[in-house]
Amino acid sequence: MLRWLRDFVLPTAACQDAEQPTRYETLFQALDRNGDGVVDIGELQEGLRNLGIPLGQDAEEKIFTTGDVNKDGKLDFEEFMKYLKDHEKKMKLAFKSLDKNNDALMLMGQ
Ligand SMILES: [Ca+2]
Ligand SMILES: [Ca+2]
Repeated sequence: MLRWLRDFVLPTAACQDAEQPTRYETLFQALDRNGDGVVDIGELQEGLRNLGIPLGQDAEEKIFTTGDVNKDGKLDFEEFMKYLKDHEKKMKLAFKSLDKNNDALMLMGQ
């Protein structure tokens, strides 16, 4: 059983960038305040404010219109991750300039 598990898990983990899902997941969980697995616009705005990233109403709505692929008004983890991947450079800069205790830098893989 253990060997099966190891054979199954290890090659998969070795093949992908193991860092990325973790930090995206951490950020997603930080934004998903009520823990229902999706982030709505209210949670995004509140979450970004709490993280000290004042993107402003327009930018936050843009994240939604761009990121919400299936147009259900919520960002699930896949949509969120895809958006971050596409916009990571910009997000990284936002984090970098506002990060005070380096938590976010760790999140963004710095
Ligand atoms: Ca939620
Ligand atoms: Ca969606």
